[in-house]
Amino acid sequence: DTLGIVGVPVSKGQRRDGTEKGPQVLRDGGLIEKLTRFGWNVTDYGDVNYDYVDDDLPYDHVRNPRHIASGSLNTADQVERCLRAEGRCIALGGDHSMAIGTVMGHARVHPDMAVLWIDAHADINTPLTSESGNIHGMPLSFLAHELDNYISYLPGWEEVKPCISVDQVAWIGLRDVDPLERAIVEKFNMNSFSMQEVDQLGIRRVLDMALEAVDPTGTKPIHVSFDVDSMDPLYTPSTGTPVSGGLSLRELCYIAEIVAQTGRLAVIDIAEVNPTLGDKNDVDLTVKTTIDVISHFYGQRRQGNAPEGAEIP
Ligand code: DIR
Ligand code: MN
Ligand code: MN
Ligand code: MN
Repeated sequence: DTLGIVGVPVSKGQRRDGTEKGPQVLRDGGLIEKLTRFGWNVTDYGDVNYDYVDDDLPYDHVRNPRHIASGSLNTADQVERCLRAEGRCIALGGDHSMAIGTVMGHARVHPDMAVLWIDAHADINTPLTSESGNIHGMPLSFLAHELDNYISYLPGWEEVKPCISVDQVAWIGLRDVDPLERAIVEKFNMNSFSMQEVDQLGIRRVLDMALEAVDPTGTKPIHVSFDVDSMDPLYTPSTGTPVSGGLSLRELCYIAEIVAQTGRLAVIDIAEVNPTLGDKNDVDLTVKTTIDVISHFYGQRRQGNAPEGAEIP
């Protein structure tokens, strides 16, 4: 089966340089070779352009608005092209503003997609609720129709339009949600599974409930937006906003194996790997863990994988 890779080298959705190198370190870590070993015919579409924009002054306090808007439209085009040609797309970020483009592109092909947002953060600030001004904390507010009335004007954003409903989204792993983000979650009765629910119910029931919420018929294409800071920083230390008390590697492998079994994973975002943070051990561990988790989303099973029609010598 075929699978496309799209690099989304964006870092200006937050303040630290380095996430623009995420796509390259994941490629250099052997991701494509590993996916090939699990039977995938992989095509690398290269990296999306995030053009430098002169005088991209903050608007209100939102940083790099024109740059992120134009790059997001390029990302949407490339994810759409990849998905139409290959049927599946791995988008290698990049900070999590990448998902504005990947979800827009995915929605052009499958507007009914179910979105699993695996993250320590809710990423649903609007430009008006955001305290940081960092767009990586806002992607869901631009994507959801229900939030459209709360979005103020931003220069360059005329073509960025909402494309999903809040009901299509379920979060897993939350543990650092801003007060006004929580107000949005409650106002729209959104599907939030924080670390509290993971502790209370276990990852099995949380994943069952999340999938039941966004895909009750078990028929929809799935978009996983995987922020590596969803995991405990023990496993993925090289990320810009680590929060302790996160998901374990086993919990991520479980999510990945169950999503893989559905056969409906259409797009996955890999967000917030920053190879300029931490020492070499931190970076190597972050890249290794991330590639391991991706492999489990694409067929690697902890019980092992026998070769097709294997004869035992
Ligand atoms: C915070 C942090 N809620 C913000 N968000 C992060 O800046 O809006 N998202 N780190 O990944
Ligand atoms: Mn995020
Ligand atoms: Mn996050
Ligand atoms: Mn493994």
